[in-house]
Amino acid sequence: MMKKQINTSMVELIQGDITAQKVDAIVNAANSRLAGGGGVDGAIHRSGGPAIMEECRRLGGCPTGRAVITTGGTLPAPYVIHAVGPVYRNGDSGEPELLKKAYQCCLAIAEERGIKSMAVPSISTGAYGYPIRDAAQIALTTVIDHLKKESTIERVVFVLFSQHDFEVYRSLLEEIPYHSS
Ligand code: AR6
Repeated sequence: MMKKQINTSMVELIQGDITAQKVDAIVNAANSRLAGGGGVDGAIHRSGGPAIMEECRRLGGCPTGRAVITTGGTLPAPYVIHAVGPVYRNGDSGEPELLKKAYQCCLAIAEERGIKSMAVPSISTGAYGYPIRDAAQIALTTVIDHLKKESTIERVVFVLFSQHDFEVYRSLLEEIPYHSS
């Protein structure tokens, strides 16, 4: 576990299962059809029950680089924010911008809803093949840049599934300079 204060908010890193997090919202790494699947998406729908998929069906889908919010069903978190990250091709097909936009959209939805705490997985770095180091750099800087501005979000917890991913995030977060204004 590692923590870093950004203005009045906390960024935390833990290794674990996002479905167990007691926060206002957990973020899902979804696909643009919101059709469910494996990885963190599968785990969220299994733990949260059918109410989440019912809402996803009604929403119909979500473009890559965007996010939508549903109930958390039977999860400890009342809301799930379904973010659609890019499939990684060669890094030259707009992947960095789309990944950044996906995180920004989650943060904007959280602000709109007055969400104070959120748990976030490493979007696109499983089935979608995004190299972990590059993706982690985008995830961390996008969240930190957001929290540097005025924000109602008090706590963002990155939940990394593997020890290796946790170590990558930890070494990057240690390096990121932060000067409070
Ligand atoms: N808690 C936290 N992180 C997890 C968990 C969990 N319970 N389970 C897996 N991870 P992925 P993507 C990590 O593949 O790359 C799905 O089929 C995993 O180790 O879940 O954005 C969707 O339906 C990895 O580090 O998401 C889409 O079709 C990270 O979560 C597609 O995969 C993301 O891996 C999305 O691919």
